[in-house]
Amino acid sequence: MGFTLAEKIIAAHLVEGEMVTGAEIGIRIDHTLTQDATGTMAWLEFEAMGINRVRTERAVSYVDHNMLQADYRNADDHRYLQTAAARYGAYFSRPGNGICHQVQSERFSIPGKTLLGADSHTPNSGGLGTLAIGSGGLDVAVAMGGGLFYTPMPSMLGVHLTGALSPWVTAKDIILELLRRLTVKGGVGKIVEYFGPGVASLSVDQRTTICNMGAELGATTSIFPSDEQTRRYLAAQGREEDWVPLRSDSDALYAQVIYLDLDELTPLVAKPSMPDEVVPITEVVGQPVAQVCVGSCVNSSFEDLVTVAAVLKGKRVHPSVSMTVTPGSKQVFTMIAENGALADLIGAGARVLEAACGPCLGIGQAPATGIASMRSMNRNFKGRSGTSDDNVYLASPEACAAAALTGVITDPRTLGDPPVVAPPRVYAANDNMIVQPFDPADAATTVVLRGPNIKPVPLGTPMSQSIEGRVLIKVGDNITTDHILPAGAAVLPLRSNIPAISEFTFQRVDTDFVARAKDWGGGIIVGGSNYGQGSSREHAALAPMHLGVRVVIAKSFARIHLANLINNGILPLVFGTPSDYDTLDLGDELVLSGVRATLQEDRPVDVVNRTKGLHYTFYPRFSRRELAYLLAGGLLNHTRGVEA
Ligand code: MIC
Ligand code: SF4
Repeated sequence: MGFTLAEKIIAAHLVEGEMVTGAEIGIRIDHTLTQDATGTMAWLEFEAMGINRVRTERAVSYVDHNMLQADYRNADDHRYLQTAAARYGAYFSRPGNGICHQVQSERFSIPGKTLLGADSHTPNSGGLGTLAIGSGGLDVAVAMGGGLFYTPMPSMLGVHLTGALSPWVTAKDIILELLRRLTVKGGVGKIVEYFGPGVASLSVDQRTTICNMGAELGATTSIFPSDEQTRRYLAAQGREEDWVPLRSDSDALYAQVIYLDLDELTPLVAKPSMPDEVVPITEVVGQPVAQVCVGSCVNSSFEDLVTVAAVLKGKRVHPSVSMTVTPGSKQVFTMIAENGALADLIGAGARVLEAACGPCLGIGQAPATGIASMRSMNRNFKGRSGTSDDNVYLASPEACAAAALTGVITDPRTLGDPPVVAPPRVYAANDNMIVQPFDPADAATTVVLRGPNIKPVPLGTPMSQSIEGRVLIKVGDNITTDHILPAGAAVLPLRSNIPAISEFTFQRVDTDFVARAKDWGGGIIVGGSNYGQGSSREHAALAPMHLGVRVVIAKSFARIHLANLINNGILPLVFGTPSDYDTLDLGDELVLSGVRATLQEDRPVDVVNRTKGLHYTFYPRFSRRELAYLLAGGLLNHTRGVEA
């Protein structure tokens, strides 16, 4: 039996474990990426491990998320990151160079390599045949230090593509269709691999779009073969030597196969406020929109923006619409400036923003009360835009351009012939915004500069013999890390200051949460299924930890958040009997007697609900490695030899 492409790359990097679905594997990581919002913590964690120099082939530190230097705090973070990169041997992508995933694909990703990134959309690079996985900052810090990345061996989900996209139907519609079919939890524990005759017609920009939003499926990663399209892309980036042909074996075995005929796809839209609320655009045509934002790490490529510019050329953005366009990188920005597309965008009335995440995570462009916003982005979780009761629709850049012109959701197929945009023969590859790693001698004398906003890394406390606590909050299914710890302009400057950022925990869900946690001396969180989906931010574990949360009980967890909880010493428990969820209420007193010994002996954990006189049984499914972290109060304690 042959192998899938992902299995081949895993096999080539496997150091520990066996490639048996669900069993823990430890793989070697070739490249890492960090960004400013997760990166300050990741680099502080790297420093806390006492390692002198990055040990991966390549580590890139980006500044792209929070570019608003509204006071010293953010500027200090950026300076810390630049000096840490210099001190420890990483590349530094300066603010303005672009969004990490776009730049990584353009300038760094290599087919067949493993990439671990402290950002959930790291799988973007799967569009070039890289095995690119998002994780919490601590896992990336370990990888930068030469350690393995551990994960349960994913199962293989094959997507067999046939046919070709019709006019006005885009790569975004492919991934929206998969979200419609699979939902935001359909990819958990899986690698999504694209194959079949429909693959060859998709450009690298289209492939990265699809892989990027595999994160919205909850997938471990997504990957395309490395073929002639990949070769041409890398050659156009001036890095043809990075190309290797890669594909799955013809007799590869997928646990599940989805068949998608591209000819049958039509333009789709994700309605507010979940990326899987997908409907044909025809169902929402006519809905007024007062804001349109094209950009983010998905759909801000050269091909995307040139297409939008061609749609807008010589026309006018509707008077009731505020439209922004964000180039994904300096390279894209340069190229649209050179070919005149930028002038077409500006001429039509679009507001062009700097190459950064911006509106995607609520840094500017928070919508006005009650309006609908249409975005080419990847997430529309309630409140993520910065406005609590927002109504954000997600769609292709083409559909966004159509809505910008008319002021209502418009089927782009009504616009006539679509612009024909081909991948360029040569990209404007100028790396003057990337600072190369310092050589070891210069690095050793570099001083890492920390401002007053950069606080020490928080450490957990070793697990006590028994745990008692009250249910601090009970939430439903698909709770995102944006619910647990929001992003946005007010919160992001606090990413390196856990005591301060913890004040925002569950702010959009329950404004009394923080006061209650302080009052009750911490406690227990109860969640539904897919708890902690979305971003990779460790802060969604660190902030509750700071407030005294020691246990999270849920029907199921999203992969990255589960790892973040364990890495920080918070005990995640999965209901053995899902209906037990219904019997738990806010304020219930729970007792986990002798939990430490129980876990060490690998026995089921008994939880007593003292308030209701009920008993629940949980079957822990940790590896011995994970258990050691939990007992020590987290991975950092464990590596420092804290008694476990
Ligand atoms: C996101 O899209 O939610 C973010 C902001 O990029 C996060 C990382 C973070 O919270 O800093 C992600 O996707 O991991
Ligand atoms: Fe940035 Fe948005 Fe992409 Fe996250 S999803 S990396 S915030 S552009």
